[in-house]
Amino acid sequence: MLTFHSAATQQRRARTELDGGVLVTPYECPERVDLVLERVRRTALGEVREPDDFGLEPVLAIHDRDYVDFLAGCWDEWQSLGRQGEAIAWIWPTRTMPGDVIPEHLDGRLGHYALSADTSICEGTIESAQASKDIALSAVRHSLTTGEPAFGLCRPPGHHAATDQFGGYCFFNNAAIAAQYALDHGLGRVAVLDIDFHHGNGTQQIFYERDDVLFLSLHGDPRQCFPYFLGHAEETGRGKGEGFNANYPLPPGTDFATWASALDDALARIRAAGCELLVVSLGVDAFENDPISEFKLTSDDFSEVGRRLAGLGLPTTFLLEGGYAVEEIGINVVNVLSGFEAGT
Ligand code: OKP
Ligand code: ZN
Repeated sequence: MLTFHSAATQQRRARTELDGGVLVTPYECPERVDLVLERVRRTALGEVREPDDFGLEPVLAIHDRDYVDFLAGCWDEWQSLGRQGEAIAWIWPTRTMPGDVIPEHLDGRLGHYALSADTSICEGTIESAQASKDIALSAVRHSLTTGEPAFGLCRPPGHHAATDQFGGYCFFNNAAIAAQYALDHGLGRVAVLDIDFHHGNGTQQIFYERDDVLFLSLHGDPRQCFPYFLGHAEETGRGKGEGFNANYPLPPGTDFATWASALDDALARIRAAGCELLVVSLGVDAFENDPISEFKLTSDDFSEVGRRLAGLGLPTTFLLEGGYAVEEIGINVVNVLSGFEAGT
């Protein structure tokens, strides 16, 4: 299987993440890419290629122009204000303040465009986000033109990013951008299957009223887990999108047997919907030793996940999302990919 990788994904090296009331070194670190790449090479998964530059057009098919402009200018603006640390949102339009007017001050705009305070904007952020979407686009183009699977070693991840909001370590929604690219190049319906531990709130929001993207997500129940405010089983889509959104919230402590029966249900839904391409939001933070997640999948279980995905028989593009137990992230990611190849 081809891997798409770019060193530019590592330009973002944030120093601060608000975690338990203190600023810690972010879990979403550039070393994640090194570990996955090392494992791809060690297992001889296949050729590693640089992505092409697709420009901003496929990004603007998903994200609002003002949001993209905000991300592109934020770090320079922050520095021109003479701020010491990294750009972190700290006030939001909440239920008691509609926030219909986008503020002019950067602190206000940060609150408008952020969905959480865990994700700072720092030097290199927009560059890494652009490399990440180019990786996703290169991978999906390869799957479309050859029918072969491809792996996009994306960083930063994307599935929490909504049409005009960043957060949960995500800026551009790589999976949504890739799915839209496939539709814009002739496909009628695409499935986005999100197996990251966290609900893919951004992908859900982007496609919620559409029937050309079937979005399915297995994740920690939002009653207990980030992102807390989306991802319930009752969210099934709206308007013509009704029936094209499927959430499988599972309790903390869920093991592979329970998780895999939700997966099998999701795979049956994908089969029934007549999808022509599968985009996998491949987070491996459902791993038993992940430092910020609470499922109990083992490294061997990830191989079985790959085998079951292969059973669909669809052209498949894998895009990296989360996974933070840094020693095992490479093993778990490549186990999914190798399991997929063994299953085809
Ligand atoms: C991103 B992805 C407290 C944790 C805040 C929330 C998790 C973001 C996960 N510092 N971060 O879905 O793996
Ligand atoms: Zn996650």
